[in-house]
Amino acid sequence: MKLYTFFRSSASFRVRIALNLKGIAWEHAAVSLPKGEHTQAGFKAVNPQGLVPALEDGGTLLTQSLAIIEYLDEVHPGPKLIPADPLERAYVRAYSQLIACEIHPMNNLRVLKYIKRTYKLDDEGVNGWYRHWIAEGFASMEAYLLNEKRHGRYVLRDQVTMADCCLVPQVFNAQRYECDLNPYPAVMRIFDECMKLEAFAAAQPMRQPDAA
Ligand SMILES: N[C@@H](CCC(=O)N[C@@H](CS)C(=O)NCC(=O)O)C(=O)O
Repeated sequence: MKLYTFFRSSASFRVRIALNLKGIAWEHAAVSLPKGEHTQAGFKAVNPQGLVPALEDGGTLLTQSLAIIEYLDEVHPGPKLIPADPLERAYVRAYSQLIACEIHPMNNLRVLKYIKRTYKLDDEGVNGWYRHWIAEGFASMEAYLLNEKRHGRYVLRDQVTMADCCLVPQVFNAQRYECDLNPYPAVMRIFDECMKLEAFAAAQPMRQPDAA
């Protein structure tokens, strides 16, 4: 199995965690976003969307981190990252999508580059945009946990799921932009618990071979 990944990509980070949790050996194929390798013909032949991650499994190419994680969960043994109970499954998917569909796309590299160029923003302007969507998104993440009351050590009680694979990389991103995460203690407690697990720790950006 080969994962096209960039060390700082949070969507790739989600899949790296899932692969580690499942105990699946994988080959590392680095795609540098700062060098624009994801926009070049070589990688576009792999994923026409020009985004990481992409996972090659037995000659088949899979894209979209949540779809990849669900696929891995369905075809590989190991801890179940998607619960069997329909309501719990909906809860885990909703939490994952809150991050992957509502927060992450607002702050993706191409979005930041576009607003910077088009609206002539300086770094502080871009950071302001970034922090706005983090604050709004993390408030939703915190409120969702407190309202649903299904969390424990992890997003779903004491069972590591796809939702945790999404939560941890988003916290890393927010920390990189020096966002204040003190208002989200439930989120941060789960983050701390996850980071005690080697599957999460080994997937973090600075432990990747392509980390600068
Ligand atoms: N929804 C996609 C998002 C993939 C994505 O946006 N990846 C980012 C890195 S985290 C990327 O390749 N960005 C390149 C760009 O924005 O130019 C997924 O979950 O896999």
